[in-house]
Amino acid sequence: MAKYAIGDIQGCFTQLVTLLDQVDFNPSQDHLYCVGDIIARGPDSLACLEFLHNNAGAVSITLGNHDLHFLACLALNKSPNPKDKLAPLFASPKCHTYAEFLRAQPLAIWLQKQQTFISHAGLHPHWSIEQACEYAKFAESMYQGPDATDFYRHMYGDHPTKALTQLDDKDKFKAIVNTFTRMRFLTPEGDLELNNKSGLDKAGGLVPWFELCQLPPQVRVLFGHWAALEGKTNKPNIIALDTGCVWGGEMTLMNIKTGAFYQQR
Ligand SMILES: [Mn+2]
Repeated sequence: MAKYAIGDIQGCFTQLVTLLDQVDFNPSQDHLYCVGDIIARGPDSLACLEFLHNNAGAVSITLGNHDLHFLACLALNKSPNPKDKLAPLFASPKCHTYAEFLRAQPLAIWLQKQQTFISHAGLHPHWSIEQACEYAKFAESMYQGPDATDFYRHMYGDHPTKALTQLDDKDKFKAIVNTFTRMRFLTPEGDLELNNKSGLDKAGGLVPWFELCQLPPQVRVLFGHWAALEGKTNKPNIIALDTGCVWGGEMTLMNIKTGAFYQQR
């Protein structure tokens, strides 16, 4: 039984199945951890969701900003951005089935035995693993609960730069979702700066979140979301899995135990 993690899929179905074939992925024995952004800009979001849903018992997803945006559009009756090629998904009779499958997924996963933390955008450097898991649970209970639509409505934009304990539930939800799904750079004060999407060479006085992380060396963080890193963090235990498949780069799959990487363009 092997555990694998895969970077942002973004509707790139061909690369997803090719990579899984390459490692002889067996859904009755193996497990696939997706770091989120399953859908959106690539050619076949519907096929990706159909495949992951059909293998639901062998799949976990830490939701990304695009996944949550899809759920919000559906709940709030909004049209998705035409840049997101989601029309076939919205037109599918299984659209709501796939949405419920996504909604049941977490924001973060901690694999105790493997000492591995997984989320779409990473781990806030001021949060311990324990706190991060607690915050993720809080936000999950909001989007999985009966008032999810209200929370989706409040999900967008920057959050107040106050400590989480000083925020009301809706701002706390937004701050946690922003951290787990949109974080890249922090200001020197430790606040999220959500506009700069470039690589480390264009930080402009900002600091990548993982530069400030002080984790024991045996703890690993696996994340996606930041294609401009091209898989490089300069830290051996901080592993960037979004290598920009949808932008003409590669999709990256990692064997969590052995640390072996597999890529498909
Ligand atoms: Mn993302």
